[in-house]
Amino acid sequence: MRAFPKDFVWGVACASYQCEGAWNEDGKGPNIWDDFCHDPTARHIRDGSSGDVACDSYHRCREDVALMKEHGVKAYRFSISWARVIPDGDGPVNEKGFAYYDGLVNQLLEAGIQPMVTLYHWDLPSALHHKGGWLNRQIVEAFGRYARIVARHFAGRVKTYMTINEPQCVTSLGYGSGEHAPGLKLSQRELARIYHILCLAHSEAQRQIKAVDPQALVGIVPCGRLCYPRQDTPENREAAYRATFDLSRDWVFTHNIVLDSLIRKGYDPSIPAVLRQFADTIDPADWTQMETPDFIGINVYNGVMVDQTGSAVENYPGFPLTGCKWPVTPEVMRYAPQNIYRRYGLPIYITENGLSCNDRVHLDGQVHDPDRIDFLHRYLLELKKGMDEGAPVKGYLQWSFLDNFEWSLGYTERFGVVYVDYPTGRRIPKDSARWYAQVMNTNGECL
Ligand code: GBH
Repeated sequence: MRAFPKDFVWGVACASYQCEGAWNEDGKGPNIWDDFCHDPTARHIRDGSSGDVACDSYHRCREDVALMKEHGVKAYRFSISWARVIPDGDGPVNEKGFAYYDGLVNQLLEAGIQPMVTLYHWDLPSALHHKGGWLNRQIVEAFGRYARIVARHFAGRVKTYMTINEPQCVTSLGYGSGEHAPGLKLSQRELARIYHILCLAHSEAQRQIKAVDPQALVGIVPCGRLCYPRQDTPENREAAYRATFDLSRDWVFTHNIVLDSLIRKGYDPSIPAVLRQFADTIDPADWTQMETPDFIGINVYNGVMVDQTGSAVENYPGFPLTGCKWPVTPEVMRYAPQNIYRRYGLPIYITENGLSCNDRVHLDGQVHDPDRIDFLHRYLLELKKGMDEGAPVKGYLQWSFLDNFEWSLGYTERFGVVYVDYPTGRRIPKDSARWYAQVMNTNGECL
């Protein structure tokens, strides 16, 4: 196919808690995921594991960066562990924590790989949780201070930041269903409050980053339901657009619950009663505090097919599924960026896309993962269609380079293009790593 735009950013993504390990080394403070996994009163993680060691990237980052370079990775999206650099979240800085990220960033730059930093990928310092976490508005200041310290530290080296990864998962899984740390089950009213605080925190962080590094680009990575049309007709496309942002069905898991606050500076008039009641308590001055990000990152795993009326079309029995049984819906990659762009008019990065497979080492010592190659291939073909139809997508980051700790699913699901043999820590590039290398190196022309 025709190549992607010449400055298109190809890369891979991961997050601190999922790959670093070294959970209590060099002065790092505990975070809510350490506590959640170590909870003696309940087994929250499917295989009873934790991120204590994970991929041990903390000690193996030189090897990992070399492997990325070998495969032609152009950008690495990683997150900083807040408690590693500020152990209690709002107190003294831990220089040894910064030393680790200095090593990582410098090695990436030497390898010609652009570092893209996520400030918050779910590992809240425990000390802040004990002060109320995302329910306590004081966190806005603490997050802003953390962002400022990081941005000042990396000014001139890191040019792209993402403030918060998936505020929707932070809220709905961490404080709603309790599947994720801190494992709370709060009311919808309280979830609305958390969303508002997360939006204020994003905004404060964006201001603080810009104050110390005006050149930096600052984005946010929301998630939620993404709908795509059953048929490519104008009516059906319109229905998919409306269903994507429809707050009357599961408002908690929509992109607009965050992006409307930041970009439109308020909620949509169609909000359900529980949100309306909360909205009435918001100080109008808060809306003037909201910062429009420079770009939107979207994490695309699967979408919901809708008909002309916007109703979800149920997947037929035997519908294609990934290792963890998520539907395979490549079309979402064509329509989601267009719909997000239509509502918000901002540049987009695909900050995550991938799947888990039941990968294992085969008799020949290699890891063959044709399902992953087929999945990524299909999604990338659709992405290109969406871009040709006008979506300004600037880059694509595959989730994930290495197999890693998949939150409440522990190590039972493997998302990497590189296999990690957990007992030894050995990395084995899968077939998909070689395939993706070719995609990156030909700028998509080989697809
Ligand atoms: C991301 O979240 C995270 O940012 C990342 O840390 C994580 O490792 C990665 O995804 C893989 O999970 O039940 O079939 O409808 C993903 C959020 C929310 C995506 C639930 C899939 C439902 C699938 N996920 N969603 S399905």
